[in-house]
Amino acid sequence: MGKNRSQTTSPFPDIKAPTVLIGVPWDWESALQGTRYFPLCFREAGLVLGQSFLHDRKIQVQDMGDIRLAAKDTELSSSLIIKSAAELLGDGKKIVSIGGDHSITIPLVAALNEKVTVIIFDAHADALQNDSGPLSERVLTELSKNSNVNDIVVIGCRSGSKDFRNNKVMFEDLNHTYNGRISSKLGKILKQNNRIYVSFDFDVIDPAFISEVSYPQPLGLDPKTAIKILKHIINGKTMALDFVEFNPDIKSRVSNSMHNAIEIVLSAIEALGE
Ligand SMILES: [Mn+2]
Repeated sequence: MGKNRSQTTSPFPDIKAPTVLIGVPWDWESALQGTRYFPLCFREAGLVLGQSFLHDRKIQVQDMGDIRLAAKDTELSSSLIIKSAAELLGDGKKIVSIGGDHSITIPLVAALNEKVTVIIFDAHADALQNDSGPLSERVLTELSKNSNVNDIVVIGCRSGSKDFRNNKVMFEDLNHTYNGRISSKLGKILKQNNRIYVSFDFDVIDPAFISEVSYPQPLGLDPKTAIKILKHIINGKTMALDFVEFNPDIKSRVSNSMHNAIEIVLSAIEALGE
């Protein structure tokens, strides 16, 4: 696997851990490019922050660098992601991927190759029906075609959900999510015997906290609430997470947006290890 990875300088201690971090610098399936710089900027910001990046927390993660992709070749890149992710899962690793545009969720979920519940944090219902639009705008449509995907729960959606009908997809009531609780319906879904996959689009967060996203949407979650919900959801059945759609201002090394994004990713890694 090593030879498939680009060289990377990681802000994390050099350890072997059950949770692995992989970068997925893929952004050609979005109308707005730039998200491919997130893995690079995330690591760079971590290095600039030094030890304060980790605080006194026990972050057990092995940084595997970026997956080597074939830029703009969605089919080949998807198979490279599926191969790498399946290999890591086969070794008993839990995966935290940092993207990339939202379409990377599709091959990552395919890599699980077993019954899975997908929990998506997203301000938008990415549910274009026709094949002409970019793949990142068809994530719900494509995921619901995967026969291993039982349920898809979208949290924090505030754009485009009203007209959307699909029997696999449920929208979590914003009244619950805005105070950090999850509904009993979601609680029941999480108790099913499926594996759990979590996809976190940073635009679920209010632009006051994270503005560096491709499609900011007002009235979003605050980072503390989002972390609270993530901690409710992540459990022993959670196999993989992705963090997508952060579109970094590459001139600023540690922006407020990046700082909040780092806190959210580290909290999720921490929850995976508990
Ligand atoms: Mn979105």
